[in-house]
Amino acid sequence: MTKRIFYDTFLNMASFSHRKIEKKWDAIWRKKKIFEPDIRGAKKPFYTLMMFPYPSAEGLHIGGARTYTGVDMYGRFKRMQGYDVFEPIGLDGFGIHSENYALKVGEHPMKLAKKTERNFYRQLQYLGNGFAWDEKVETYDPKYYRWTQWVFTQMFKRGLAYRKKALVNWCPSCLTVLADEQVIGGECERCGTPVIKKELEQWFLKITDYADRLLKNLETLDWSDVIKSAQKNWIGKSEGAELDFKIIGVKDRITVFTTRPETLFGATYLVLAPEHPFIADHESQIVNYEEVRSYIEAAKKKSEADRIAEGKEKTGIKLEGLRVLHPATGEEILVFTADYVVGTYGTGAIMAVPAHDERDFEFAKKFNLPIKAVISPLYGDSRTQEERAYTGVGYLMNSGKFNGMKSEDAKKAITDYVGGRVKTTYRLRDWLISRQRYWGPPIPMIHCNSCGWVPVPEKDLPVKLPFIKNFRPTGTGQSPLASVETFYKVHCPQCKGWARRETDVSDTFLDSSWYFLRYPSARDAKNAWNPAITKKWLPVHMYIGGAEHAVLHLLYSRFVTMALYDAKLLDREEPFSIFRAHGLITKDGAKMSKSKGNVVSPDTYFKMYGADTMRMYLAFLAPLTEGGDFRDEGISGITRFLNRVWTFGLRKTWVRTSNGAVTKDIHKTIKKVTEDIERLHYNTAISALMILFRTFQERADAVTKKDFEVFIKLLAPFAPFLSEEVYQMTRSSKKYLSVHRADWPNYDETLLAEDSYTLVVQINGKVRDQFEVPSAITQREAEALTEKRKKVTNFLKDRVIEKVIFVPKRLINFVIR
Ligand code: ANZ
Ligand code: ZN
Repeated sequence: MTKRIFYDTFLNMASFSHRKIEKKWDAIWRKKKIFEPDIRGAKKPFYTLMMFPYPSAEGLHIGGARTYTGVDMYGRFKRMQGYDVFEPIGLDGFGIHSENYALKVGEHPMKLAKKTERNFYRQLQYLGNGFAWDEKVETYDPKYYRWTQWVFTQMFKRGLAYRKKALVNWCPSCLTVLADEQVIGGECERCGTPVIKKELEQWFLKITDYADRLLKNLETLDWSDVIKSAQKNWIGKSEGAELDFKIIGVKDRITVFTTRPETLFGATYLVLAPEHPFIADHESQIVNYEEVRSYIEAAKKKSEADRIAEGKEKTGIKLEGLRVLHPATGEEILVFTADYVVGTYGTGAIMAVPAHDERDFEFAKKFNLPIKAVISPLYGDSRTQEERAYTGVGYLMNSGKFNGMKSEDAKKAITDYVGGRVKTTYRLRDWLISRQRYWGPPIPMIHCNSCGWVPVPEKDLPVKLPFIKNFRPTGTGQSPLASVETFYKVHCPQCKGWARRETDVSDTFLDSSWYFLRYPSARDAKNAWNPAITKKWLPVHMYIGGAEHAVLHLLYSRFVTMALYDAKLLDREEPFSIFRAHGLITKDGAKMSKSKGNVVSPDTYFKMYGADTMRMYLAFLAPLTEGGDFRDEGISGITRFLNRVWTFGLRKTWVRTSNGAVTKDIHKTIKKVTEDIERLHYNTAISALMILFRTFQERADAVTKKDFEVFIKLLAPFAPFLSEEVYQMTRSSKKYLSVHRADWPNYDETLLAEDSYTLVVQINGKVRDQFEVPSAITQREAEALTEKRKKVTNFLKDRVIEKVIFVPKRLINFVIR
């Protein structure tokens, strides 16, 4: 590899020392604050952001390097277009991820954070990004988490933070509770251990109050579709009805939630979730209560995802002694408890319609329960109903006076008939934010026996995380801070009596739910953010990050922003105007993993090849929004290209006035590069630059200094160091103007217009089609393209072409018989 570069540079008779120029320009840029926008005075603010890393001392991943440099390319482009670009950086260093790493290497997280910080910032610096270093934030810095705690107290004051005893997700390895969003396929998002349920009293944030707004606003956002639909599904709005079922001999009823009230006549039994309070409340009526109770205990240990999955073996148990009246037919039906019904959705009770619901069908088959079809398919196939449920629409049958009605119309009619209520339900649950861990911001609340829960007053923030030696999670359902008396023994802020401080810390996702608000005001010691500054810089104009945060960070940030907007603390209710999910890269076709030993370390590569080459190589792999495959062989092509550009810049003599031979190519390239960067399709932008450069080499006699300058400007976002060096080398003015602050080149549309024309297609003299073709197209090329046109193929089918008349710049006529 090294040999090849050497050989190549030798051939070119010149090469640039990336280390030297990187060092040089980095120092100059920092000194002249090229990338620090005037936060207060900026006229055209543009905020570009990549999700900040949650670092471990292992360092930056090459995928991270690709995305950070990718965001930076966009930022540099916007800066050259005249925007005041703000591209901040920081570290999401609090939380389980960092703490687990500290546990693994046996170092205290507080000490480790400092080490990690140095290493990460060094690596990020290496990428050649135009970060606004003066505004960095670290979530574990008391100057930052003071305000995280303040955000929490704002939520509390608005009734959006509350305590509740609930069955919550518990990771037996991280020894803490987790939010629903952090349980992925039944496993802990951080460590992959299967999650169990535990009953604990915890702090929740009321994101459910915002379900409808979170859903509605999605339509106004320019975000990757995958993210929007993930949020939509997660919020899970369902419109249906609540129907009541009377119990014989008991003054109580069971209310079910259904999205299919029109199937009521087909309901042959009811199912209660094992967690449903009705069961314990009616212990005396349930004959087989002991048996039921042991079933319930077993169910509580299973993950929700497992329970509700279709196709899973159904289990359940009859509640003997309970008899329920069907509200429409007056018949008696049975009641079961089964874990495929969950306590956290709808009312925790369902009417089972086995003929039209898959899960009910599986259950009814297993327990030999009646299956009564009430919807007849529009295109009748009665056999399907014996083998599986028919879940489609149709006409009602076996439904008394509703027979023959369309199922859609019967929804409301049947709901009304039995006195049911139209009801909208959401799948979204409140955000559980307590963590029984050490490495996070203490939840700023104090419990007093006479005053209840009292927030820590603003003047007493931050509640500092004390340094304790034994920070290991305890597993007792309490944080290690619960045994530090000097921490928890406090006076009540209200009555001054003895009280106990909350000892749980908050979820990392609370830290990151507002960090973008802090950046522009990072140096403000008195406020979480300065309203005038926030007004200027937010929302983030271009936000890029991983799709895995779709229903985590990206949902929480929207919620927190909305809540702060309602509290009149912000004047926007959405944090990010544009969001794009970046792709993931593989190495030689395989997923990078430590066990495979194919993890690409950015350090090694950036050192060896330099930031410019690596940035361009990573960008060249694929559009930023797509994944790509990293192969060592690919890198030298970029190095060769950059060396040639360098050599070209060293020319002593330049053509004085342009003869126009390369003008059109230049304008075409400006257009292409501009549009491609806007779409984050850096790969095609770079190949357009390579093509233009080849033309320059071929027509060196026609290239003026100005032409070359345009090329260098287009290259600048991708290869910032080399471009700056060459730009300064060729510029005549002595006054320093960074290429990164130079104007982005404009293209002349009129020069491009004549590059193509509309070719009219005739068949036997009749116009049948027309399409754009390049001006230089030959008759053979035109014929080939025309024959492939959809409209034309039909005419040519089974016919013989006698001859083709081609009039360049006008038409093509197929004479057929
Ligand atoms: C009767 C029925 C008939 C249903 C039918 C479906 C089809 P979505 O669309 O996801 O909101 N359900 C209600 N609460 C439940 C719970 N706590 N646990 C498990 N399942 C529950 O799903 C709504 C449907 O899921 C409801 O409509 C209910 O079954 C079931 F042909 O009621 B349905
Ligand atoms: Zn008190």
